Amino acid sequence: MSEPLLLVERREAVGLIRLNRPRVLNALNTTLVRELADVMEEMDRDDEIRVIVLTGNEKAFAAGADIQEMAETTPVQFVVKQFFADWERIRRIAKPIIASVSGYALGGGNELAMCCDMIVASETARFGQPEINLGVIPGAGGTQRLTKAVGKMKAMELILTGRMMSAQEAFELGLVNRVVPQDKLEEETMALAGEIASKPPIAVRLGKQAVLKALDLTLEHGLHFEQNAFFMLFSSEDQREGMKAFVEKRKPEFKGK
Ligand code: DAK
Repeated sequence: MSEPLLLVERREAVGLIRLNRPRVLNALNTTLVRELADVMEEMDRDDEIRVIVLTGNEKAFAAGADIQEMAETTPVQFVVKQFFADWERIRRIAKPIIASVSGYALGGGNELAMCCDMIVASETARFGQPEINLGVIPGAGGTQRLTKAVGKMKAMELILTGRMMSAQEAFELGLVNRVVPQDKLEEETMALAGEIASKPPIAVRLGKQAVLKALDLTLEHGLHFEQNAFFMLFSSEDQREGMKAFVEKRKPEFKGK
């Protein structure tokens, strides 16, 4: 029997997904991306899970889309295989996703990390969009998300030269939330995930949505979205509990209601 493409486990309120094609540095083939979207959607529906963590192995988060598979693909096959659709499903996950990156996050690997909501990187992580060296450009959001994350000048340089950057450089540019020693990567990622998992889940969801809207909308429309989300939270039990607990000087107990 062949190895599963994903290793999935639950750690309390955190759903942990590990990409598992180590022999090809976790190259993302279409089956893997489809299964990833399936698992993430399942976790999104599971009330017991509040945060999703996506990781790879020590050598690679993912070294990009599977070049072997992609090399002979025709434009029509991209459409027929729905190459874009599964990435779109990942983009629509409502719960926060943390990418925990060690080693290579290149091309589609970097794009996948950027589809997540936060990135914790080990000191050994290397980020880049090397597609230019293959005669193409990023196709899963790299030109857009990298530009929004690091600004036009740096994104232009990285995409037109294809050079890799270190975890430290990615951190300084604002692509990465924190850089930690390799042997602390899992612990630090799970600590961040656990902290977010302890927060009121409806507010967390709406907070995620509202921040993502800021990348998309004008300030006016974004503020409108934020206000509506803010009002909406006043119909949640967690808002009552959070504010009551503050007044009573005790720890709140959030139920996700
Ligand atoms: N695809 C397939 N196989 C890969 C791979 C990849 N992206 N990256 C590595 N491998 C395989 C290698 O071929 C090798 O296999 P064997 O020869 O052992 O059979 C094995 O993994 C180990 O790799 P290396 O021997 O090359 O390992 P090194 O340590 O020497 O080098 C490296 C590591 C990361 C520098 C090197 O492997 C490398 O440059 N890899 C390719 C990186 C790359 O160019 N990535 C971008 C790919 S293009 C889209 C969605 C996504 C995308 C586009 C559109 N839509 C939704 C439309 C994404 C496109 C891309 O990512």
